[in-house]
Amino acid sequence: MKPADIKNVEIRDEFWSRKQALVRKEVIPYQWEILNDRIPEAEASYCMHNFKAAGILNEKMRKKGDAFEAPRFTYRGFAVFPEKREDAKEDEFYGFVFQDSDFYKWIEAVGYALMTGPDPVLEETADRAIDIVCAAQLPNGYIDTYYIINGMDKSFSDLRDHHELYCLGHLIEGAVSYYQATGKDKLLNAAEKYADYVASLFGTGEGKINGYPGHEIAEMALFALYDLTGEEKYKNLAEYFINERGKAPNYFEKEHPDMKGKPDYYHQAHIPVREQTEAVGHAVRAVYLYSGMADMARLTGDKDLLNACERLFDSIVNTKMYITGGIGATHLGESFSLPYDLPNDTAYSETCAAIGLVFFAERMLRIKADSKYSDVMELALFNTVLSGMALDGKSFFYVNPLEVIPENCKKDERKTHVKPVRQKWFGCACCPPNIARLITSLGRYIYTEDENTLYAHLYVGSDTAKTVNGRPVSVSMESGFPNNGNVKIAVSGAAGSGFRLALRIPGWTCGSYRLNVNGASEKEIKDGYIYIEDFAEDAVIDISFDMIPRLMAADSRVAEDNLKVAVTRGPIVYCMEEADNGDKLRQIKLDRNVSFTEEMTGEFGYDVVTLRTDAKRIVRTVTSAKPFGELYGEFASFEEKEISLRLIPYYLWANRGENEMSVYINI
Ligand code: FUB
Ligand code: ZN
Repeated sequence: MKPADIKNVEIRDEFWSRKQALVRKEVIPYQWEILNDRIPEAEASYCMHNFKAAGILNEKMRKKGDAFEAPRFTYRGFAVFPEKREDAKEDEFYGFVFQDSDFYKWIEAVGYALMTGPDPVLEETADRAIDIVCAAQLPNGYIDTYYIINGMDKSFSDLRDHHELYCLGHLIEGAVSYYQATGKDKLLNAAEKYADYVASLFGTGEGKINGYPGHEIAEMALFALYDLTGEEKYKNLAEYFINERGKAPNYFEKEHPDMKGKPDYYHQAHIPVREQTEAVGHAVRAVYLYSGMADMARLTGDKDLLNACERLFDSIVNTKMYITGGIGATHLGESFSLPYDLPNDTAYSETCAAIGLVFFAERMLRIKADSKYSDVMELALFNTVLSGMALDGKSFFYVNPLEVIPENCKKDERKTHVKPVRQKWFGCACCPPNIARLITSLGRYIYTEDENTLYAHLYVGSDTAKTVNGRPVSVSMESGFPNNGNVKIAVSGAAGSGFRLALRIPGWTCGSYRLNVNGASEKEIKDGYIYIEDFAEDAVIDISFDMIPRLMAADSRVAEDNLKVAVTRGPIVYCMEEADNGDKLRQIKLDRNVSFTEEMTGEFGYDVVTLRTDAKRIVRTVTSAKPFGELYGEFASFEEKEISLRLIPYYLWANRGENEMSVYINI
């Protein structure tokens, strides 16, 4: 299977069109200002500064030829920032070693945005930016501003930490998107040139660098480049990277001898990928790797690799995923923690990791339509991914906790990674541009297709078309998600073509839905999909998925969540906020036979379903016996106060200022 061509899916959806417009109108222009350090109150990026500095060096080199003295490598750290923005020197590198990737993600989002409609001003800005970026590329194809500026003699000497191959991956993804949108190939040529250069250096042969990316992404990007160009060399390079990872001795030990003998879980290089069973290490790295592995399994039919992908997906979903679709529970190494260790208030749950989980799930769907993948894709998308961005598109979460007491995050060093309000930008700004590229490319996640069948994984109002046995079939979907579960799909032109439509039954319905097929017949239900075929010339399918509030309880091994529940409704996870319910949210308790009233509100700028229920606020009372002072007293009773509890979608939290929040509620 392949995803439906994004240019062939036109989204016109109440909910998602708004989010896409927000990214187009607010996030992309804002990020461009950020990349150019023109937002004084946000952390500086130095991204375009670095490309310009590398371009200046390049120019000098071109003019002076052999007489040019290239800089010798000076280690300037993994993240270099000047004291003050004004102190930045024109020809020095600043920011994180992977700062180039911020531009690549931005241009990728620009490409997708241009696919949804023309914007000559944005395109002109992008073209000029591409000129700046390409001017930084060395004649041999190398492009990574950290080394170009700090000295090329050490390039590719620290694959573990220095992200040159990560930047290659993002460059490819950005270039492919921009080329597909505009037909302009300047950046694509630059990406191919860099990929060719890397391919000439890496491999198992004599004199080759026998390494692979310290931060995965090049793998899936190279498969995308192969997909676009049909050039086997890119597929081969991606396969080489995947096959080498985890072989003993670990390549990174050559660069970092202190690693000797220690299993390298962090980079998923502890054992060969086909043997891996548990999702471990840095969460973003992991899911980017698994996405590349799934691409390879699909393209090569490698069963062992596919089995590993399935095991790793199950390991995440069954033992290491928050109910919000967030992954990577610990800030220590931004990593997966032990199975079932899912703390709410110290959660890391990086936005990029949830995005990577969407990538992984979508790639598994290309192999097999199974709702276990699309359910997770939808969950991560509606909850953790969207939580990463404020309603106005101007501030972002990197970390997505499930419980916040603002004072504690500010003062407790174990929680300083948790921010109680979204930030304008981050020195390490991986997440915001990642959200932008995912939301603008949503058209890629709704459907996959094979020869005859269109598989609908997400319910998003959209139009698409598919040619089956020479007959053009058009499919038009209306969707009430996430407010209601009503979906109407009109199919025309399919009579006699052999066209099939497979519709996902979301897991959260627990089988409760009504289907009405007019002008086609329902054939079977398999792996969570309803298969419909025998289409007349015009057919209409109405489905109503019941979206009822549900109480969700975690496995008892998730120690944090014992005696607590989370509330979901359809794909949305709910939370309680101080703004509606007062502080000390941990005092709130639900009745076991709780029932919720749905209330539609316009408070957040569009129609949102909030939930209301009677609940109790429980405060302890103590006797006068206080043997140790004020902190403890002999328990007397629990005083129960009736309250009216309001829940809002988790992704909307912290849009009304700094306040307490909790997803889990005592019961
Ligand atoms: O290393 C590049 C990116 O920065 C990672 O994907 C994020 O987790 C952050 O560490
Ligand atoms: Zn991130």
